Amino acid sequence: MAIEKVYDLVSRGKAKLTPAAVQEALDAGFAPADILEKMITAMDVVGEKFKNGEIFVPEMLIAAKAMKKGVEVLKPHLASGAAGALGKVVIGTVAGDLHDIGKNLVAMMIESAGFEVIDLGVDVPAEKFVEAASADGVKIVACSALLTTTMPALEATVAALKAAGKDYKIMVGGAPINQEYADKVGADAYTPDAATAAKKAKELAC
Ligand code: B1M
Repeated sequence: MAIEKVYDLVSRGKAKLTPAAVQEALDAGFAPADILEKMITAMDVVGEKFKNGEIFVPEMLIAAKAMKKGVEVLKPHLASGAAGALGKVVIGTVAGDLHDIGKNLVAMMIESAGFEVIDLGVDVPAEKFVEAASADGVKIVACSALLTTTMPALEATVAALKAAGKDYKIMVGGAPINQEYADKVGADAYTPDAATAAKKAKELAC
């Protein structure tokens, strides 16, 4: 099945072959959200293999590259809104953390929901978040963290953003984050995935 091929290619890090397989799955009538879900599942399997010592960082990296290539094909099918109408969202992955696939998906869905997205990239120090968030029209600051070791950086970022005292909402997310942690650090919202993040951003901004 076309969608299983996508799963197989991403989990094996076949960046050159993945885009065509994603297109094939789309042509076969699979929903873009389901294809994306398959790719995320493939990354989960890659993560498990890494945890079990079956693969190492280079394999995780090539799987990430394959997923990124696949997402490029999916992007026009997932994103559709008129960017900018709802205000600005500053987004980034916190200091010390290089994971950006989830953050990029959140950025894409938020943009599609009608926001202008200012993407600060990965390994973003708290001060850089604060500086970018001080621009006119910033309604939301969205911080992603994928490592338990970067959760303190997320906490420090939220604290710095709150201390700046500006009128924006702070959203947090990423695999190790949950509602309890978001409440503890004083974020305005936690969401588990990109689609929910976009929905929540609209609620917070409107
Ligand atoms: Co890393 N890595 N990694 N890695 N990596 C994980 C996260 C890990 C769980 C793997 C494992 O051990 N099972 C583990 C973390 C363990 C932990 O802390 N609990 C881990 C580790 C240990 C590491 C290194 C320390 C390994 C090493 O060097 N020894 C190292 C750290 C580097 C650093 O950041 N300083 C490292 C490096 C890397 C690569 C660079 C090789 C690569 C990243 C490439 C890239 O992103 N450009 C990589 C990858 C690919 C992974 C896994 C396999 C996949 C991550 C991913 O992209 N998932 C990952 C295992 C896993 O996640 N299952 C793993 C798909 C993506 C769509 O999901 O990012 O979770 P995710 O995003 C989700 C949600 O979390 C949510 O929405 C998305 C879904 O819609 N979300 C938000 C994310 N941000 C959000 C923000 C929001 C709301 C929702 O609001 C603001």
